Amino acid sequence: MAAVAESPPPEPVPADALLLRLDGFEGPLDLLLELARGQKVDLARISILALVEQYLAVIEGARRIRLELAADWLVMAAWLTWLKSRLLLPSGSEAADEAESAAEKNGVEAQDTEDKDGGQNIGWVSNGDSLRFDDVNFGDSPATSLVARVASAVADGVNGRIEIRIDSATSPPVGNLPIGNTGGWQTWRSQATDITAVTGVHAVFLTFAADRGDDFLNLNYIKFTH
Ligand SMILES: [Ca+2]
Repeated sequence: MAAVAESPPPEPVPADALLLRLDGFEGPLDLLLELARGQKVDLARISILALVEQYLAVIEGARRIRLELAADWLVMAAWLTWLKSRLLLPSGSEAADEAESAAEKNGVEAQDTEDKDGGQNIGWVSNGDSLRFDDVNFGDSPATSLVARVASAVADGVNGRIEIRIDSATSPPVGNLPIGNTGGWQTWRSQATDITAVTGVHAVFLTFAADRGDDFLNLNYIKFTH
């Protein structure tokens, strides 16, 4: 009698191999944690809600089998959630860098500001001036925009702009912020521009450029955002 061909039995799934199906990852949680530790998986893409839902379903089942297993899962899921929360938290780069506190100021002067939070701004900014900020911490997740607190009563046709450079005053700018007339030298506005993604700790150079030599900007502070 001919043997009936049998499909091979499915791989036995060990009790501990609890599989996750998340957008961006499919596999056991301990593998996800290994990859996360080695930064080989994009945690920003993992849905913590989906993780928690699957975790709870597993816990419900595992509770009946082995309490110890459920405890392991709780620890692993908590650790992963903590990792992700670190990714999502704004890093030190959210803090403002006060223009007047720049490590180096070329061609500008500080003055008391009339902006709402007080302190000082730098003024008399014109073509060729610059600021250097040391040790600006952009954090682990990429900073993708610059917000500048600006005031200006610049004349038409000056076309002033802030060029944002990383590590060197002569590197190609990661972004440019054009500065128009805000209605007065103490009429403050927050203006933003996209920048090429930056992570880690760097010196930041703001170089000021314009089509004419007129003063075109008062600057209170800058902030990099994610
Ligand atoms: Ca300031």
